[in-house]
Amino acid sequence: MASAEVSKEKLLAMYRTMQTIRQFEERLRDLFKEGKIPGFVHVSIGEEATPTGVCAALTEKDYITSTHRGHGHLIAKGGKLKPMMAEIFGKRTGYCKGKGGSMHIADFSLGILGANGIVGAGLPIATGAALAAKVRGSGEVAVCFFGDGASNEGTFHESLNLASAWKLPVIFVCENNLYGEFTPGKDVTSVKDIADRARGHDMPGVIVNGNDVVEVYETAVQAVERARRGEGPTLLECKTYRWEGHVVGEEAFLGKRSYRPQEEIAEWKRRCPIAMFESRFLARGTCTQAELDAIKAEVKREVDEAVAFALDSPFPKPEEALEDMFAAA
Ligand SMILES: Cc1ncc(C[n+]2csc(CCOP(=O)(O)OP(=O)(O)O)c2C)c(N)n1
Ligand SMILES: [Mg+2]
Repeated sequence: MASAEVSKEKLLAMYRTMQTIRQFEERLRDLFKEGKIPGFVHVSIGEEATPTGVCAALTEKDYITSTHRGHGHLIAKGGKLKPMMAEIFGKRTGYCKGKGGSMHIADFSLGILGANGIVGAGLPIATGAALAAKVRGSGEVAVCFFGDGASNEGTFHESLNLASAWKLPVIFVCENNLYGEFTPGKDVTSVKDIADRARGHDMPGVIVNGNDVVEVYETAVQAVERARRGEGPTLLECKTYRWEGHVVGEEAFLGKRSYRPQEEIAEWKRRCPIAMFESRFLARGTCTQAELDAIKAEVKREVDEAVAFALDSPFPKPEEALEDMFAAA
């Protein structure tokens, strides 16, 4: 629950981040449906509080690894909207010169070690970054975002094992949104709570309301402090829900088939992380509606500018296709 200790400045910064993720992804969803965006887009609308609260506990030097559903992680860690949007549009001004798309955005200068189309691939990368920080003695921590589906992959257990054995400064953040693609987690997972898996690797496992940004933030602060003290990793399980499909536009191939009950979707929409924040802090008098409206309007302008930048940018030239490629002989 919200603590009186979190400053108003911090709370409003977290509100701005949640608004940015929400508005950025709503525009993406709509633009994808208009046929303006190539490839696939996975949005995290409804899950904004988890990356926002976790990244609010980090410094710019700390590392994150992300997933196929990564826009929220990147924005929360400071990723810039214009090159992000341009990358998703496949444009030359994008983070990867338009060759990577939504699932391959990275910004090493901000500690963003990359989104990743391979489920579970971020776990060993974050563990390696934490090992490097420990060897250097430089004090950074690494955060690994991954889904409930990824926690059934071998890389999850391999990474938690070594991170615990070597007391690495890493925080494993499971975004449990109840589904992996179209499969309910409960049908294919040995435990009810992913956090229970921490016990098998001798580390704390904490369940968090992933839609409560303050609870996520305060729990992440504890895990980050523990990691910086050299006491090793923590597994945070953030219970949350994606409002949209696994991929934007999935109704085109699913047709009338439905894998989620309508009442379940409606119930989670009532737990909207942004609406919960607004009603709680307006009721307490922490902020005013005018302050929240001003933030929303500023974010809208920034997202509009990012979309205009992406639309106005050129595609890469065909002869650039083989530039920036690496191969081991
Ligand atoms: C190694 C691997 N296996 C399967 C896939 C196909 N795939 C893409 S997303 C996904 C579901 C992942 O579920 P989860 O980890 O819960 O993340 P969520 O999509 O719910 O955010 C799967 C199986 C993949 N991309 N990589
Ligand atoms: Mg999932």
